[in-house]
Amino acid sequence: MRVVATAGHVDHGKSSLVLALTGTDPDRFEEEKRRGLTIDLGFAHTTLPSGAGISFIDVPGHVRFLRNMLAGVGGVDACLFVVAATEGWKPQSEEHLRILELLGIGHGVVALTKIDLVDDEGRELAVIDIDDHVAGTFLHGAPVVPVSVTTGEGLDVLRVALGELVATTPQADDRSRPRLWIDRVFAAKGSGTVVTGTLTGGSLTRDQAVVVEPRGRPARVRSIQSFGSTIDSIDPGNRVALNLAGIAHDDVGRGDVVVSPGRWLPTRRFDATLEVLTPLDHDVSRRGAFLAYIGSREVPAKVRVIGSDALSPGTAGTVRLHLPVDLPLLPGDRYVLRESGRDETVGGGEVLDVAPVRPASKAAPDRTVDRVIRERGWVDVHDLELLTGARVAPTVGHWVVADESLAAMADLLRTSIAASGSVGLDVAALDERQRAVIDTLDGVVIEAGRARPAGTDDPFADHPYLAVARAGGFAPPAADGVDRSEVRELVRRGLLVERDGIVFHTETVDDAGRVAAGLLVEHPEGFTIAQFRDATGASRKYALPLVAELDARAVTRRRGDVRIGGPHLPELGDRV
Ligand SMILES: Nc1nc2c(ncn2[C@@H]2O[C@H](COP(=O)(O)OP(=O)(O)OP(=O)(O)O)[C@@H](O)[C@H]2O)c(=O)[nH]1
Ligand SMILES: [Mg+2]
Repeated sequence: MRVVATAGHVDHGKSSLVLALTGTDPDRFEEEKRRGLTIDLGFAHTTLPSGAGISFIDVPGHVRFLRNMLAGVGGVDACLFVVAATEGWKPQSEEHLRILELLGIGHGVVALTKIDLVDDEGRELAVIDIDDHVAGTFLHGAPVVPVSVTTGEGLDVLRVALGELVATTPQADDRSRPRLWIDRVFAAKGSGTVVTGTLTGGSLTRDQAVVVEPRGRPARVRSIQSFGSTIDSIDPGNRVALNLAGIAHDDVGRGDVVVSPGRWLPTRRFDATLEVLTPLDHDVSRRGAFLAYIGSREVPAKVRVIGSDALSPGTAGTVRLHLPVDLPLLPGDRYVLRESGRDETVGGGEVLDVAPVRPASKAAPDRTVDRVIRERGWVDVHDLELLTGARVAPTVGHWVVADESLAAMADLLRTSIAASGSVGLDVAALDERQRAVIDTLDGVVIEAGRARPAGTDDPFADHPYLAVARAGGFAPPAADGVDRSEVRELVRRGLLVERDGIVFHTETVDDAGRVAAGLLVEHPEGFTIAQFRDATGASRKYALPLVAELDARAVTRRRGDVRIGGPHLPELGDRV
């Protein structure tokens, strides 16, 4: 059900109109009814003649309750803008319109109220007045519907106009990243905490695990209610009440946010555009005590203008905002900035970067995903989605990599491969990113875990020492003249066997296994080292490591002073 917020100056008839349209008085509190004034947000819904549902958030018009108004319009896409024909355009008509503009609200209908109290000429003048004030804003060209709740005149026309508004306001995006800015909290009867808000970004399901920011408190969705009925799941763009298990009701408040775990990067430092309102009579600089309004939250903010010291009224620039808490934000989120000392709306804008990497003096924020990739060089695809909302195909492995960073890594690897000579570069010693890039390099072959330039012969397959070791049989000459790293590589490939400091050809060890098998035919109760030594004709120096190797391979097994057959003892028929 589409959510529409009211807006307009105090006493212009917003709540009366919501009551007339829905039958529900949005002024919930006794004090509101007594004073005839909206203080906090009110909620009501109905079905329009078009058949579409519509849900209203009724906001207060009085300037003292502007913060409540801001909490109400933080999550909506469309508005019902109210101007009384008796008074015409007033200061909060102007301020509310500016705020809606800054929040990027793009759709609306204007109701000209209290027409029973003016004559036809007064009505026409009021319409002209409205047209003047909304020129150049999102309400330019929007229907202006004269109504009276006293006589009922115009209400049907307004219902039709609202039907068109609902039909033409785009569906809320579903990015599988639900976010609910809380606007009310109750203690549920029985148990639990009920929070309400306008759901955006994705669906929520019963029993789903959630996190309540800014403090990252885990909770579970025990039940979901929308307009009085209990449902299993709810889509974005709807008003919703969640019964949360695992969190106390006095531990949650307006401006807290329910999100899905692991899908957001809460931040207290972000870059944004700032559009400074034209009527402001001073520049915006880091001096001043600011309050930022984001979603339903009011939060103190320190402002640093990027690229200059100050922004003058009627100009736009970029700023870095520092908050005292971490909020789950995304590029494209809108905010309003007010100066708390002067109690005035300064401007607002759009979040550009939720985790800026450059210092403010060097930052050049924009909303492109490319900039985020360029500034970071390497970004995990999942992190990139959290940072930007964009799903981008990985460049290598699970990373999206800036062209320059990829080229630099490739150059570095090529240099290392060239420098490693015929031994090649040990791929296992590289980090995960380097391994991902090495796989993509042209002109490089990776064999047996080593990377070498393509076209060079494998110097190991025909290594000269292999022939020497093989010819030496059970008493091979020491590999003293051979580079240690080459010996290690030959051992790693299984071409040589090294045991207790003696290096044998691998086929020699196989021969030794057959010798052992032969000995066991003669000595079924086991053979001694001396018998093995005599059978191989090699000295003890070689016989000991050979038998140790056979034990290690389970060709033989030690029992007391003798060796008996192990599970891997070769059949004698294998003898060559
Ligand atoms: N005659 C007449 N009076 C109206 C009409 N609409 C509203 N009123 C009266 O105007 C007064 C203010 O109306 P509300 O609906 O409370 O105004 P509001 O815009 O909600 O005021 P805030 O929420 O405080 O900003 C009430 O006394 C209403 O009865 C109308 O169409 N005709
Ligand atoms: Mg009201």
